[in-house]
Amino acid sequence: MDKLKIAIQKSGRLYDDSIKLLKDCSIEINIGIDKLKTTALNFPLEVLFLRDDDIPQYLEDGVADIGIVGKNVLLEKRKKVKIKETLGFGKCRLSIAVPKSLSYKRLNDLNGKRIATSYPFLIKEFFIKKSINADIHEISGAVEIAPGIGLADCICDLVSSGSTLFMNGLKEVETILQSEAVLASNINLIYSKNIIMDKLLFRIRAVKKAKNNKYILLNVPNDRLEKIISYLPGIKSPVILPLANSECSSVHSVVNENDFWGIVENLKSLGAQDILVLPIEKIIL
Ligand code: PRT
Ligand code: ZN
Repeated sequence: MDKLKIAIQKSGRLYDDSIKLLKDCSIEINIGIDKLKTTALNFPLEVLFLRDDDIPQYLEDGVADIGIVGKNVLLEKRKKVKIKETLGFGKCRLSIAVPKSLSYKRLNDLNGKRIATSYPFLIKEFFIKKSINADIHEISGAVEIAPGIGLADCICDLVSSGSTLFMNGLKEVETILQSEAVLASNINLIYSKNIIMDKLLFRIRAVKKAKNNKYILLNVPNDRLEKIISYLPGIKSPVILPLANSECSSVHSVVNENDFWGIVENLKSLGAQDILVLPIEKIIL
């Protein structure tokens, strides 16, 4: 039977979440000591552990069939691959930052500046689009120290919390890309591998949906039931169960994480009591 080959980062910021995603999809893997590749025990999947920068090329060449990699790396490398799903982790942005002491008002202030980056293609593309004429210096690491040692006037690098910029006396002035980990695939997968990928995507989507939702249980006085139900979302409609106390009912529903606090506040003001909130493992519609 064919096995689908998935490339994930060998170590680094995407490693833990990539392994967790497979685990949440109920895929069991034993990671050997050498951590080069391994085979899943209960799913037709072979896992290759690679440097993230190499994953787009391996996907294009078909050495790996699918891979988990930052959108930033994928777009920078410009390989012919398909993005199948965003994964919701590894979130960051590719931004331009300048020394705090520099008075920066608009993009045109970057004209004639030297900018250090590990993302020369993306920044060049951005500058062409915005008609900025700056001098791009490609460096492979520690980009944030470039202005301090006189190598460049400003930088373009990944930012998540912003503390690296802060510690290096830099301020973020423009964001050129919002990024997160994505599942990408080779563009010419054979039929049997496509089927396995679709099975995996089905599981990933169920896990993602569950993560974005919470299961809530609340007790509601019967005279408030109608109002509360009309307000509650839910996958189809809320579940209502009688309580031993015949004046109240128990209402169960599913609420989106993003709207959660607003909904709970309103439910409380409408008379809901004893609200319990539970995580959901998977949602399959
Ligand atoms: O060894 P390998 O080549 O595989 O790994 P790597 O060292 O090139 O990459 P790694 O593990 O650092 O990052 C892998 C991916 O994680 C990136 O391609 C992004 O998609 C994603 N990611 C998310 C980040 C960050 N957040 C991030 N903050 N990658 C890097 N950073 C760095 C950034 O470059 C800067 O140095 O963290 C610093 C900024 O962080 P804050 O929190 O101080 O703003
Ligand atoms: Zn890398």
